[in-house]
Amino acid sequence: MRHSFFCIDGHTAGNPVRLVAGGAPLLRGANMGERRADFLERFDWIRTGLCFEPRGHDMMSGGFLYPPTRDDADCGILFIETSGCLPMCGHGTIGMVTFALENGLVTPREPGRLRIEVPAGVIDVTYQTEGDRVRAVRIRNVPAYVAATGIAIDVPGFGPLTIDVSYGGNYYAIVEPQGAYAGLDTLGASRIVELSRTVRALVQAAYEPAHPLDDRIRGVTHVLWADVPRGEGADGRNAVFYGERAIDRSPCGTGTSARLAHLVAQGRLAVGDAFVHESYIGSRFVGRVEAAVDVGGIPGIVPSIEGSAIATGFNTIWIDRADPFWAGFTVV
Ligand code: PYC
Repeated sequence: MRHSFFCIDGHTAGNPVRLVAGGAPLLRGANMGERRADFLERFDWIRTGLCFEPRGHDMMSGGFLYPPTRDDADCGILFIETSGCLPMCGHGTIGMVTFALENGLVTPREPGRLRIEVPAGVIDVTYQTEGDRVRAVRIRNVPAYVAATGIAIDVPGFGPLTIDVSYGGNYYAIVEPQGAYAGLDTLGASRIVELSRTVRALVQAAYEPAHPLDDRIRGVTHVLWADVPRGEGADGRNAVFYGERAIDRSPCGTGTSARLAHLVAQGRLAVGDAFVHESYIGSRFVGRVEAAVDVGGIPGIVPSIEGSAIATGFNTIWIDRADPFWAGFTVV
């Protein structure tokens, strides 16, 4: 049996976005969090088939649009990625909103604004257009907060590191320059990938975060290596590791959100401040600390991030049960 998925492929600041515009399964659930659980239980082969090789690659990421489950939202998004179905994905949202608007897949009730239900909550999106193109998308993200500080780990063959864990829609182990880590360029991409798998496992063994308002969101899934900026006008640079072999080519929306909460907690940023974040490849998001907020009794912030995306083409993909690799594979 052959399943067809009509996709709009593209990228946000260099990181891939595959908007699956046709072929989404009908999901059960009273909100996007429950639909995410249902998808993982019954349809995860669609994610692995579309994101893993041979139809995808280590960085592949995207999602489906759904009708919202609540009256105040314009649509829902279910994210798919090599690492799973994320509670929230910033670069994915920027890409999917751009491609959906440019192709008439969503009609905002109020031009220039969308309210979107995601598994991690509800986000408010504003966007600017130029002719038929969406030029920029800003996401007012779910609240971000610092979950833990000062986690000491010893990375074999590298040395000791002290890590903080911060949430921005996913949980990030944040590595500031210290000890053997003297900045991204001293490591290079392959070494960052190799070390990140160990860092993530060691942090997870020491501490497993769970969201104070939704304990289905748990565990350190991403590692953010922080660094000083390279380019004129930027405030910071990072490399975000996810899945088993991926470094985000964008500055990472949920990573930037987590980093904003981290910098506010350290007194290095305040409400109203902007933060221009560079990715490993030099692309940028503009983050902003919108407000202070309480996250289940923990002080946090409402972050926003702005970026832009480009569609690269339409792609009708088959998952054919006669293909020995119909559900995809990864080589780690
Ligand atoms: O932009 O939030 C993001 C993201 C998560 C993983 C890759 N990108």
